[in-house]
Amino acid sequence: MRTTRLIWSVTACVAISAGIGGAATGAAVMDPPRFVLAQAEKTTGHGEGVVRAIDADERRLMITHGPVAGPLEMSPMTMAFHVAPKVDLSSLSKGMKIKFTISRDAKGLYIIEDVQPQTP
Ligand SMILES: [Cu+2]
Repeated sequence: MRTTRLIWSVTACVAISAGIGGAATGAAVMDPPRFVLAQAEKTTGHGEGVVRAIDADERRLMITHGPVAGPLEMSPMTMAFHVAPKVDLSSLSKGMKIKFTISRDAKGLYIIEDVQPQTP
């Protein structure tokens, strides 16, 4: 329990710093509206991972993932993602192997768009 809480707080820091970066970017592109449109295009990536923790209230998922293939690429790591409203979190459980699709929004925040549990 204690370990889990620690992990969440660490990732919260990551999320906060990402949020600050996103806010700064958002402010910078406020003047030229054309730039906002360009940034609104979603970049997605695909990967496989294992569910480490599920936060249904905050709709966050902590996963240990392998390399995420582009256009949105990411190195293997354990991290928390926000989860899109269309994803059914009740179908997931700790330790479950999944395939997932992530996107990065205009603010630079990563969101899980789709999750497919892998049958063992
Ligand atoms: Cu990651």
